[in-house]
Amino acid sequence: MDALLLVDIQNDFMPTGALPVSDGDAVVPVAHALMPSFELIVATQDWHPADHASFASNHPGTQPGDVVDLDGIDQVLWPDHCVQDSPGASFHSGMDIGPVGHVVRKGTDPRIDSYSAFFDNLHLKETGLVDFLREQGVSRVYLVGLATDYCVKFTALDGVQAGFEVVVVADGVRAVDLSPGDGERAIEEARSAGCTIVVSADVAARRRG
Ligand code: VGL
Ligand code: ZN
Repeated sequence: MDALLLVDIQNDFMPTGALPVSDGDAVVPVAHALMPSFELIVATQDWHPADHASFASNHPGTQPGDVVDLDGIDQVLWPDHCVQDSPGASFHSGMDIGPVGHVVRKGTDPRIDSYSAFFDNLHLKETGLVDFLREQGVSRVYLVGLATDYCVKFTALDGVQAGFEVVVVADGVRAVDLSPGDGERAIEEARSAGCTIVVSADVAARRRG
């Protein structure tokens, strides 16, 4: 069985949000176009406490874009974003969440970030999504959402590692691109790791065939 996974389609990642992804709202019509083809749709929310370690505001003397060592791994510092229960953490207001059957919230531990929908960045704790998808009989996940070079990429890599077939919908993702080309490099990394890259127009046909 297939599932559609909508990654972090939240107000703060939209062009006017706290951590803007240019053209981020372009993923919404792609999500809408794909929804009718899927029986199971899962959406993730980046869901940080205000004292989250990924916020530059919680590291005096730093600014967004700086990189710090957090428990032995490089952590990019971000503007405050997706603070639990804030409007920025809500799903994009134009997205139809009616068909969404399950929501995964991640990045809730103040001490560690979680780009992936499956694991935190140190692979210490699971979000529960692996078990949920297995219980539902899912073997293949289609990814749409934000951002290509962070949460989509790490969700794709962890999904493959967890044994799922992962399909990234190329026109349904957008990148932060802190360095130009990050988005394209992320897609290449996903492809090298075993993900399939498709365009949304081919998804319905692919699933029929
Ligand atoms: C994300 C940076 C920080 C993402 C989340 O959803 O890609 N990026 N938090
Ligand atoms: Zn975040």
